[in-house]
Amino acid sequence: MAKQQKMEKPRAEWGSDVVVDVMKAFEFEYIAINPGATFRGLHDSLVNYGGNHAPEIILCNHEEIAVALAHGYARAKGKPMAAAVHNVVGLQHASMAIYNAWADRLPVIVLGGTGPMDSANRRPWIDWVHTANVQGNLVRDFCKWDDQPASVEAVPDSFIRAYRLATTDPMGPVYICYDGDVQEKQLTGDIPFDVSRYPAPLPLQAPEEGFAKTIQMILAAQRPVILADWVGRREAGFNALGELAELLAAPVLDQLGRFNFPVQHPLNLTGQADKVIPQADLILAFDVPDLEGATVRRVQERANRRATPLLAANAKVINIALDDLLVRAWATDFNKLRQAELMILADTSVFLPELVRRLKAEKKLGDLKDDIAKRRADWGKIYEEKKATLEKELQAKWDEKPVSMTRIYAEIIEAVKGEDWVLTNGSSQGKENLYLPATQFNQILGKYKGGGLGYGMPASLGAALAHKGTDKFCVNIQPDGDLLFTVSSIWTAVHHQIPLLSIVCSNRSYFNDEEHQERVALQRNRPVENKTIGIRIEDPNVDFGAMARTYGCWGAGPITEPRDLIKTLREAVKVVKSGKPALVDVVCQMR
Ligand SMILES: Cc1ncc(C[n+]2csc(CCOP(=O)(O)OP(=O)(O)O)c2C)c(N)n1
Ligand SMILES: [Mg+2]
Repeated sequence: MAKQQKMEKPRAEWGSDVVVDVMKAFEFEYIAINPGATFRGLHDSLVNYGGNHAPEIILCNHEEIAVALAHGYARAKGKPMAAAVHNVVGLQHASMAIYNAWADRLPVIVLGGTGPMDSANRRPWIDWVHTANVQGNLVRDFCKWDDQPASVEAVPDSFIRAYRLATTDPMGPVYICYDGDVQEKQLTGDIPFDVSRYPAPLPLQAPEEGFAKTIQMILAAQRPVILADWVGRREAGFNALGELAELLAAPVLDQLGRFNFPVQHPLNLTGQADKVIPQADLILAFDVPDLEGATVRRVQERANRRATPLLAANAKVINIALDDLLVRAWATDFNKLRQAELMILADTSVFLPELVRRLKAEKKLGDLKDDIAKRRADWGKIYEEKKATLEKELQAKWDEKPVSMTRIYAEIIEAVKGEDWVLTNGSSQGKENLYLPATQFNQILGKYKGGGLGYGMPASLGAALAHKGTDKFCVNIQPDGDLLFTVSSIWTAVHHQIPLLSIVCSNRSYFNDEEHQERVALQRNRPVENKTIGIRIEDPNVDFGAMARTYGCWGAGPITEPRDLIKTLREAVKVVKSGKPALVDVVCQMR
């Protein structure tokens, strides 16, 4: 290693070598690709100029996988990796995953190539059908930025700007397209650049007034309630949120965009909005884009899609977030317009620690000691009820067949006991966020906000890649329908030896849609039993264990007997501990 560092850096000779130079300067570890002629110059530079190291190529069998993998990596690592996709065709495959990264406000650096923009240099047919005017248009509405540098000299600035935009909160994907002619141009001199001259901007802090008003409203409140969605993207925010909840005895309703608050903390009342929100006289909403969803009872029955508000009319709201800084007119992923008494544009990772510091020094908070003790006790009762309900559900379903989801959670906990585990992805039901006793920053990587299927396995692999070589043990709770979209990612897991335990929840259905078809049938007085048509993934049943094995992956199942689960999970844990992926297929209940 030391020897390598002393070796003289090779001299960039071709346009695409400069792209690799910039990537090395930003210390990219990986680039996920599916190959294509439009970036053959870049491909050669990665391998023969960059030595296929930092970044190392991760070969994927679909561009959606490449981008979702980079998405998962960014979540786990807090910094981006790259994905390279072949001109308009690869970009179209990638677009779903780019949208998921966008909706999740995570940085992915998507690189692409295009047939020569100079039509005089085009090969017949293929260069014409694979060239667009301008390729970035395809994804512009859900990328923070896109660019197509027209010369090699323009490459460093373009990349550095893309990197900075992607990684500045609110973060998001970017797309840079490299003309084949630019990549394959022979250099006549050096292209100098210095990334240290472009530091990341310092985070946005609230003005003095923001703290004064927030503290005033907190001191006046009897029942403050905390909502948190993306706070857990940074450790400082995660830690300060915990301190704030403790200090105020304010319950936390985790919206699960990231992992925001220890699952088994007595102030964690996630899932109890019906009981908690009506009591709130102050809502502290931290990085919550969907405030409506967090404060209403969802109604999906009959034709009625309107939700019932739970929040008292006189309750006050303080909204602290950055999301208004990144809004596009195309997708309405900005959610319903929020009402609030106080809106603060600030980064919670600096706002919350400072708020806690000020509150600790606030004498008036001491005067509220008795009130705070009382509300801690009151919320504690709701927590105990929640705990008892979860326990009851677990016990009641323990021996049920097909295996219950709650038993799957419990057996996973048992199998990974003693490991420093990370949950990379969850079931569509989402109850793992109630059952898995996560305590640490980024221990559960959070829900995917884009809602586009095909995400779970590749994103989990990205997260596992980010943690490869550390003591973290990555677990993917993987719905079956979602996996079928991007199943060839298992090959990538094996080829690149990515240690990940996947538990496939085979309910053999796109079940979420059965629920929808049932509602519609009831409303229309039509036969409910038809709800499975066009939705069940049966006849034939998919054998995911066998499917894993065809890709060379350790695979087991389908497990149908609840009591068989733990033994198989333990075997799978051993495989993952040896540095490889393992997959356990469990035939499970619908919900
Ligand atoms: C790309 C895409 N296509 C279709 C859907 C619609 N959809 C939402 S949930 C769902 C079913 C998911 O099935 P599975 O992953 O097996 O989870 P389950 O509901 O069975 O637990 C479907 C098809 C979607 N969200 N994204
Ligand atoms: Mg399913």
